[in-house]
Amino acid sequence: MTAFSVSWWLFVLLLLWTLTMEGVEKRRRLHRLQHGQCSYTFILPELDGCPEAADAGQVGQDSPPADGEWSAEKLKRLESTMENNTTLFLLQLENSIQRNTRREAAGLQSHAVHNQTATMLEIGTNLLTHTAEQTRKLNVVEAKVLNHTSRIEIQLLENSLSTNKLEKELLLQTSEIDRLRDKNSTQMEAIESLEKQLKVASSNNTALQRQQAQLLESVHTLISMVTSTTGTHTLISMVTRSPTLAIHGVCVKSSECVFLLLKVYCDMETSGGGWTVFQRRFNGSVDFQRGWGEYRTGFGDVFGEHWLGNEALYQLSSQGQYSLRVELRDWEGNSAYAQYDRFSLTGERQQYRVYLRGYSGTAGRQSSLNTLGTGFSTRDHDNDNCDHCKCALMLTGGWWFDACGFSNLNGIYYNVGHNIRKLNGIKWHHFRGPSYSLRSTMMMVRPYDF
Ligand SMILES: *[C@@H]1O[C@H](CO)[C@@H](O)[C@H](O)[C@H]1NC(C)=O
Ligand SMILES: *[C@@H]1O[C@H](CO)[C@@H](O)[C@H](O)[C@H]1NC(C)=O
Ligand SMILES: *[C@@H]1O[C@H](CO)[C@@H](O)[C@H](O)[C@H]1NC(C)=O
Ligand SMILES: *[C@@H]1O[C@H](CO)[C@@H](O)[C@H](O)[C@H]1NC(C)=O
Ligand SMILES: *[C@@H]1O[C@H](CO)[C@@H](O)[C@H](O)[C@H]1NC(C)=O
Ligand SMILES: *[C@@H]1O[C@H](CO)[C@@H](O)[C@H](O)[C@H]1NC(C)=O
Ligand SMILES: *[C@H]1O[C@H](CO)[C@@H](O)[C@H](O)[C@H]1NC(C)=O
Repeated sequence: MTAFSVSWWLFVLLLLWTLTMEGVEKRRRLHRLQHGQCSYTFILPELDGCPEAADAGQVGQDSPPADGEWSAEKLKRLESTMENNTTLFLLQLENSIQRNTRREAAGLQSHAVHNQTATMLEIGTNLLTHTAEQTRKLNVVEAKVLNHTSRIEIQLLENSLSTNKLEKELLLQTSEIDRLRDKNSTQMEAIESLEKQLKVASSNNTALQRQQAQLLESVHTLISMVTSTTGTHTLISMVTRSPTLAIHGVCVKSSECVFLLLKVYCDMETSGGGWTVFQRRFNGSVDFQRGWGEYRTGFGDVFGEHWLGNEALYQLSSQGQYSLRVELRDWEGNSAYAQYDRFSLTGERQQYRVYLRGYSGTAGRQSSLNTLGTGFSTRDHDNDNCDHCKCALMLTGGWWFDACGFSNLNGIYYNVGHNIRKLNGIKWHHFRGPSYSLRSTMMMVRPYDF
């Protein structure tokens, strides 16, 4: 009966211990952590050959220093102590049972058995209490470890989450940068082409500005000349750099200051250029048999045959010192010229008298024009030096006839074959004789100091 009791208590104790241990075992399993493909536990590490698990464990050990003392090592020691104690108890229990059995066999009193049973019961209760205490402690440790672990896990999770987030952001940023780079390259191209266009435009602009400045300068010159006109006859002569055209402004009379812009033909090649052409003949298309008035104002077209006009010529040449050049060409292809360093013309009231000095040229050793101030004559204005004749009527055209002199470049135009023995033709005596009519002529002036 007593043996049965002892056995029963032993069974109960063992059962209790096993249950407690099973609970621990179950909790142990709960400690296992899953990280990626590897699993590990902090209490009893199962070394599955997973380096990541060990790493993670170390991270966990380092992280919260407050729970560091509750290491797996200590936990193990605690467990082993309890096991030792339990083993010790079991050994003691076994010994006493054997002793009781022997005493029973020897005929000892049941009292002693009871006493021993009571002692056993007391020890068992103590052990139970102790075991419960240990279990409680273990539970606390476990909870702490669990808490720690889960915190580590949570941290790890958060870390990995934030890493993922960072990675995603990085990716986004990278793609964004790539996109920007692409955009940038196209933008750079656009910018470069724009720059090129800008350069071209600005160079064009500067060219335009230069032209504008020139024009402005011209206009200013004109304006200043107009405004400075006071009382006297003033001529404005402005030769632009255009190769064939010059503009001459002629301002006549003081009170009603008439401002004329005169188109003239320019010779920019002969002997350094700068010549204002006032007479030109080359194909007989223009009739030169005109009266005083027409010779005064001029006729013909500046691009063709023409006479610029005595008034314009007077206004122009009275601006300063001028030179005169006469270009001649015969029907045989010969050309010649006569140049006078000084050329001046009087006004209409002095019959547009011409004064010449400094003859040179190939059209004869001496001048075919009277240089000493011959008046201009037309069929209706006889200012020649012939007492009993009208040279303009006999020789035709308008000219500075002497009596009647060695030249007349405004005579009748005779074509080739009809140009010989013509006294009223285009004549320059010292070039082709008194009755040879020339093929083309040109008379022009330019400032003496050009
Ligand atoms: C438990 O017993 C073992 C061997 O019996 C011994 O090595 C160990 O140190 C003991 N542990 C404690 C905490 O007494
Ligand atoms: C029980 O045993 C203890 C010592 O083991 C002794 O002191 C005590 O008197 C005993 N009691 C009885 C009733 O025998
Ligand atoms: C874990 O520990 C922290 C502080 O150490 C505590 O605030 C928290 O309540 C604990 N969590 C659990 C589940 O025990
Ligand atoms: C755009 O391109 C230019 C030159 O190619 C470079 O200097 C600049 O850093 C680039 N900017 C970006 C945002 O890529
Ligand atoms: C610039 O000038 C060049 C030639 O002078 C011309 O071909 C081009 O069209 C001009 N560009 C602009 C923008 O005016
Ligand atoms: C004379 O030349 C001008 C200008 O070159 C031309 O217009 C005209 O037709 C020509 N006339 C004759 C008759 O050749
Ligand atoms: C268990 O062992 C520890 C130390 O090894 C000791 O302090 C404790 O008293 C023992 N408990 C029992 C019930 O024997």
